[in-house]
Amino acid sequence: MQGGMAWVATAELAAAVSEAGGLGIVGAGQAPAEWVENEIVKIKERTSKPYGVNVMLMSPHVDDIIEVIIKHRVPLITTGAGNPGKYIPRLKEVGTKVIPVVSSVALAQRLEKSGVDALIAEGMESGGHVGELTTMSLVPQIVDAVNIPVIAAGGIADGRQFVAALSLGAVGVQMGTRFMCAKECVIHPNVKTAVLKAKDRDTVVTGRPTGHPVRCLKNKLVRKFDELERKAAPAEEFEKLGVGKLRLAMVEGDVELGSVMAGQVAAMVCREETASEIIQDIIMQAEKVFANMNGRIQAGR
Ligand code: FMN
Repeated sequence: MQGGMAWVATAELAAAVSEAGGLGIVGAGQAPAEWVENEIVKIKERTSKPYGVNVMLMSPHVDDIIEVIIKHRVPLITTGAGNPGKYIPRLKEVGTKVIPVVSSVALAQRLEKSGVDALIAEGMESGGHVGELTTMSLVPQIVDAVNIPVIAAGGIADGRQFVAALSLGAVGVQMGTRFMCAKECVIHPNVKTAVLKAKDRDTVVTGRPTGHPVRCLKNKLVRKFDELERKAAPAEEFEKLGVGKLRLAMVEGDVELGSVMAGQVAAMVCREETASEIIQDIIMQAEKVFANMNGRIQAGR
C-alpha cells in the first residue's frame, strides 16, 4: 500500500501505484470534499484497479468527504486521528472497507470492536504524525492482540524490510517516504532533492508538547520548533508555527521554512523511479531475501 499523504498523495501517484499492482491511496488531509471528489474522478479515469482515500477524522470537512466516498463507492478508506466507528455502517452498505492507522495496542483493540476491516500498525520510524513505539515492537503486539489483518507501516522502503514486516505477522506493508520520490508524485522537486540527499540521522520528531508529534527532515522550521520547546512555549504557539507549513514545502518547495515530513528511511531513497519500478524492485529483492533466508535456515538444521 502507498500511504495516503496530505499534499503528496494525489490521484496521479495513487493511480500509478494501483496500476502497478500496489494499492494507491489519495491523502485527503484537510482538503475540502470537492478536491477529494475531483481526485477520485481522476483516479477512476486512470485505473480500474482498487484504490483508497485517507481520511483525517479531525478534518473540518470529514462529514462531506465521507458522503463523497459513499457516492463514489470508494473501495477502501484508511483513517487517522480518531475513531471512524460512526461512519462504518453506511460505508459497509456500499462495500467500502475501513482500515484505521494505529500506533498502540489499546486503540487497535478498540477499533476492532467498532467493526473495522483491518488495521495499519504504524511505527515511529515513519514520516508524518508518529506514535511512541517502533514498527519492530508494535506490529507483533498488535498482531497478537486482534483477529483482523494487520498491515505494517513505518521504516519500510525495500525488500528486506518488507520480508521483515511479513515475518512480524503483517499481511502487507504501507510505505510513504519511498513513494515521495516516485516519478508520478507531484510534490515540488526541491522536496524530492531533500529526500534523495537525506542521511540516516536527518529526520527528527518535533511538536511533542502539542500531543501530535511529527517526523520531518531537519531544517530552519525544525530549529524554530526546538526553540519553542526549550522555552516550554504553550501548545498554541507550536500549532501557530505549524499552520500551512506542509503545503509550503510540498507545493511551494520551501524546504527550509516548510515542513518536509519524511521517515527515517529517507536515507534509503536514492533515486527517482516510477511507482512500477519501486514495487518491482521491492518484490524482486524480497524474493531473493526470502530464498536466502530459507537456505540459511535449512543449513542450520
Ligand atoms: N498518514 C496519514 O494517515 N495521513 C496523512 O495525511 C499522512 N501524511 C503524510 C505526509 C508525508 C509527507 C509522509 C511522509 C507521511 C504521511 N503519512 C500520513 C504517513 C504515511 O501514510 C505512511 O503511513 C508512512 O509514511 C509510512 O512510513 P514511512 O514514511 O517510513 O514509509
